Amino acid sequence: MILESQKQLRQRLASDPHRPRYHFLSPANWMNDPNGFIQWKGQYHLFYQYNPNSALWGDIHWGHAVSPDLIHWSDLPIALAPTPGSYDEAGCYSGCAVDNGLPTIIYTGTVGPKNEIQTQCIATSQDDLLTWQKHANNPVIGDVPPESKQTRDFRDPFVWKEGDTWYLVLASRIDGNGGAIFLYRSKDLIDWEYLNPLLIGDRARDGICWECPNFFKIDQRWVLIVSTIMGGTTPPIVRYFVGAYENFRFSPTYEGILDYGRLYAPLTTVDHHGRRLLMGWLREARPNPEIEQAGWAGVQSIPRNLSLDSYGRLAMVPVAELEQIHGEPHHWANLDLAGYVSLDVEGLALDIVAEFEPQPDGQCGLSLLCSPDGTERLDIVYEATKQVIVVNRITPEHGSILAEGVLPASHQLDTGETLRLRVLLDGSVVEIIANDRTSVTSRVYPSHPDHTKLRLFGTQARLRLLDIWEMPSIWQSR
Ligand code: DQQ
Repeated sequence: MILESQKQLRQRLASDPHRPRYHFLSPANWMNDPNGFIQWKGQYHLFYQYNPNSALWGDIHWGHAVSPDLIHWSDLPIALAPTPGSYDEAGCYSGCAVDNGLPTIIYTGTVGPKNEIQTQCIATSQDDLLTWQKHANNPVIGDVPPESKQTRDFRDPFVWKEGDTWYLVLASRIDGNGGAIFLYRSKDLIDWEYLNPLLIGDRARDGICWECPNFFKIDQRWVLIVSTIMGGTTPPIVRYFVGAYENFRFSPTYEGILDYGRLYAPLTTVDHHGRRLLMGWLREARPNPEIEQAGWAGVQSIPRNLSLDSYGRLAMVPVAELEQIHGEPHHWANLDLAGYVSLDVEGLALDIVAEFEPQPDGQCGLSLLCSPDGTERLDIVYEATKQVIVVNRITPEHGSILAEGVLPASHQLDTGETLRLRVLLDGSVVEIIANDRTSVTSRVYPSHPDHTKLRLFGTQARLRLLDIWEMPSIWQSR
């Protein structure tokens, strides 16, 4: 019954050209952070922050979907709903899922008109993740550690197991200091012992408060991912730290930005192949009245497979499963670029791989979503002198401006390294990953559905190769 109505909701919105076709998004209404990402009995389960009754944030439930391959998803009934009069009556905030014999969700329950009381809660499922029972001992973590000097920001548990002990990190802040991550341990996921701060950020550099931590080991190094609220008008941004973890303290030796644009609150899991997979919420970039009119908000990134490169930087590639749905291919090679080259391929749902040899003082890149006369478009520009990738939105009204909420992305090429851009275009979503390490995600809403053309540009640059695949809808046969 519920699933039938979700199908109808999807069908109602399917003709919206801004709505992605091969990225996961909720049937309708509001979605934000990915939650509880886990592979269980071979199937990938994704939960997500969901408002079932509005296209704007509020009344937060956990939506649920399942996939055999990380690409095709089926809707399942809502997994968690706020219980009136309880510790989560104002919303079930973000969290994770682990295998403790029974599948177990660890999430943040909130109370109060501004969700200002935040405690940690658990729920288990007896029927392979379909329905969930909240634990009688909830909340299992109540009080914010006193060294936090505040009581309202304390959320988004991320849990892992070492030996027979569970560990949990929580996102918070220390008043006056900025973001902080607090570390706990437990034998049973119910009784938790607070250990110490895992890491405390620098307020000016790393933001006023942290959210949605992920802490995990790759090879012999530990990686901490945090979503950072910067305060003022600076957009929130996802950072990562790589370093050593000893005596319950984390000492980063490398720090980077996980995405320079609209990707936020990512969550990782390890699957049965041993891959560390990441999904992130791709935030909308349009005003609330337009969101309400559209009737939906929020998209999840295509899952990315994470690793560390030889410099200790986080490397990420969209999962190989995406290639299984590649449609019609198009290929170009060896073009000298001195100006614009229009391509005879167009579309709103494309997977693009472009490899350039930039000249040291030149620019090169790709324009997407071009209007027939080229006056409206999105330019992905590599500026070789500054070693940055800039995403510019061009419209007749405003000329060229940085895409909404997307910062210039520092991208240094090693000597002799070519510029390799992977671009996943899908309606209003543009995921860009350069050389498997610099991620710049943007959202763009062309004014007309015929803005589907593509072109290359460059000043004294060479295109080594360009591969474009047309992409299908993952919902068509459902
Ligand atoms: N979204 C959730 C919080 C989290 C924030 C609320 C990050 O749990 O801190 O919807 O986007």
